[in-house]
Amino acid sequence: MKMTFRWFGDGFDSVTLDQIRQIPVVKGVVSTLYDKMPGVVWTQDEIHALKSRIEGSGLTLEGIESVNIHDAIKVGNPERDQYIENYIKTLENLGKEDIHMVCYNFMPVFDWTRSDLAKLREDGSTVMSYDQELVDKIKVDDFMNHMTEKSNNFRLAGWEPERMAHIRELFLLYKGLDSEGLLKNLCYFLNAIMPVCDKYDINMAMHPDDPAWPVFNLPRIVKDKADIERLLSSVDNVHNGLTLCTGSLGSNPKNDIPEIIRAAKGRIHFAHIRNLRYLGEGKFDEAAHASCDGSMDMYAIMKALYDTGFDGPIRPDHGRAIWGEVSMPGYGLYDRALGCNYLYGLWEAIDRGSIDR
Ligand code: DNO
Repeated sequence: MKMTFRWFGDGFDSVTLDQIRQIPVVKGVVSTLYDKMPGVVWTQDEIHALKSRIEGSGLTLEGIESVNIHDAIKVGNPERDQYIENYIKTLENLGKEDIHMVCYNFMPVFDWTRSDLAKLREDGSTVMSYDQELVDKIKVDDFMNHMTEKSNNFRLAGWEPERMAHIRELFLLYKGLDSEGLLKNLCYFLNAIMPVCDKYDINMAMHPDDPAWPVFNLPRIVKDKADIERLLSSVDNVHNGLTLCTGSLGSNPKNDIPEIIRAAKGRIHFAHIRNLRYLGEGKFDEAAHASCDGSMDMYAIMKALYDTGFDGPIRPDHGRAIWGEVSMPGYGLYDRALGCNYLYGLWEAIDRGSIDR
């Protein structure tokens, strides 16, 4: 595995590349052209500039998180072919710049969802949290305001204000689309892009639904092991793979993450590792990375990744806001840097244990 850190780019991230470079175990980042709207072609020059900026700081660019998918592709309307063409051009330009991993998601309307971006914990830190009962009380039109309320004025990933300004129209667009239809549209997209992925050896890494159940009655198709097996077998090409996100899949405690890792062996191209505290059905707080701070067995997760030969980029996911840091919710420097070192320590111990045995 390659330990990486997510970086949103100059002007968007409170964390600098120079700071990331000083986290001992991190040699690379995953990044994006954060202000690109879904559907727009990324030029090779723009990608080259991002890569040079990162390499100039002594780090490597290990992949893109994310190249977002235009809603026309998700709903499968007549404009989708044009947007797929644009996506293919972007992949081609990424391939020419020697980039081989692209994270994306296929969630309708919203990317990840939370009911609170800064819930106070007993240790004085804040975390993002989810409570289905609270979400059920929020009207769709108010959801963007609710989500951004505690965003510290950062632009939230996947919550482009330009898109969200048309939230009603977006909901209308998805009217009548069920999970079978959404999966069909995903397969249509994947089949269209596989040739360019094959040509440039680009691993597509689908991010699971977060949380792992339908929100606002919108269909969800990457929630559990069965969905993931279906996704991987529907387009049976190694370049059609997964981002193993423990926090998203783990939002449903019935998901056995080590088992999912074993089922997706060879097709996990990227890993987001974080921990959660379950508070009841449809209710959780995010937590620090260590097993003892949450409900998840981080050792078992890292061991399953190790045992299945995972060698892609891995990154600590959302951390707590600690030590007075003000950042994009979940994406501060301090707690994620602690997380990196903890996860790296687990990996080193597993690795040494397997050699010494
Ligand atoms: C949230 C992230 C997501 C993720 C996308 C991938 O913090 O995990 O925004 O990057 O779903 O496309």
